Amino acid sequence: MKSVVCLSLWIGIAFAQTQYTSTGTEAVAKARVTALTESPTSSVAGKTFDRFVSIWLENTDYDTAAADRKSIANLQWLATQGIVLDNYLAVAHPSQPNYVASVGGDTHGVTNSDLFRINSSIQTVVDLLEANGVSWSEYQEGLPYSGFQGDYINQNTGANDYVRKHNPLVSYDSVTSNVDRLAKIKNFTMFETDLNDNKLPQWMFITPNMTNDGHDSSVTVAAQWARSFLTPLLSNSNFMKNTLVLLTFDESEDYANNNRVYSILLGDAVAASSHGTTDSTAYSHYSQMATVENNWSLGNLGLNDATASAFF
Ligand SMILES: *[C@@H]1O[C@H](CO)[C@@H](O)[C@H](O)[C@H]1NC(C)=O
Ligand SMILES: *[C@@H]1O[C@H](CO)[C@@H](O)[C@H](O)[C@H]1NC(C)=O
Ligand SMILES: *[C@@H]1O[C@H](CO)[C@@H](O)[C@H](O)[C@H]1NC(C)=O
Ligand SMILES: CC(=O)N[C@H]1CO[C@H](CO)[C@@H](O)[C@@H]1O
Repeated sequence: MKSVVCLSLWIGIAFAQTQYTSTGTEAVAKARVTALTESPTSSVAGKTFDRFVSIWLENTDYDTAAADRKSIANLQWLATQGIVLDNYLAVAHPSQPNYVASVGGDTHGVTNSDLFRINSSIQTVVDLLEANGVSWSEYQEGLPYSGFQGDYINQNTGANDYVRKHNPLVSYDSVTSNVDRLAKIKNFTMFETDLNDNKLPQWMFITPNMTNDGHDSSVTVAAQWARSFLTPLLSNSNFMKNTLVLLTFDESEDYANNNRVYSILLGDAVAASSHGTTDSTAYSHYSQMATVENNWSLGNLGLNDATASAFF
């Protein structure tokens, strides 16, 4: 009897540990087999768009991203395909609170890169979307399987690949305590699958890996990745369904400035007549929630999402 209790206690501890820390190939391979994956779709008509896609790059000052240099002409090319937001501020330093804030209307006490678990009583944009029938998913490059809650390094090079701190919803217990919600935290393999199957949701958050987002590389790499990722999508009818894309950076590199980040609105929800223009309205990461809340009449969480300006 005693040994049974000990065994289950040990399994419990092992589970608690592997759930949040980097795990080896074997454990991942095993969990991958049974990981629940869901690809819900919906077609709730919005006022000005029917799909919202947020794509985040990392740690770059506005002026660096906007600078007219050959190395980053890729962002400038993207800017010709949409609207530049030149008065868009991130909300905090370092990275993690920005991601958390963009889906929860507040940083909820997250002040650094540590592992945080936000009380399950705290709601997110997911609660608003689900209550209104708007399908959603996250796509996180390098995530080894749907619903994985740890960090994951590149198994060949040992380099940073997927990090939990760049995944906005995974810190919320209201998301991770629900298996159907975990099943919508997916990777880029699933993005390709959902895209090809014409099963992309109406709301999605996309995080490239630590190389492609510029975190462990440079804005040059991030801009090249963004252009190469987005170019085929801009003419893919499975992706463009009255779609509004926000391409932004989590925070500025320099902590001493006002945290302004270079942001572009793209997609077929942006009128061609607006391409190449600049919008100087004061926006922030909270504007992402304000925008989808207005567009689909979702109500709001009564936090910073309620007062932020919506795009357009
Ligand atoms: C979560 O928040 C609720 C409501 O404020 C509170 O009753 C509960 O104790 C909190 N749980 C934890 C684990 O902090
Ligand atoms: C992505 O997630 C799916 C679903 O869990 C999994 O089967 C697949 O192996 C993952 N892809 C990679 C490259 O890890
Ligand atoms: C990031 O993803 C790219 C493919 O998009 C891959 O070639 C690269 O090895 C990945 N980086 C890391 C550090 O795993
Ligand atoms: C993108 C966006 O939010 N568009 C519209 C959504 O609805 C509000 C309120 O009706 C409009 O003001 C926005 O322009």
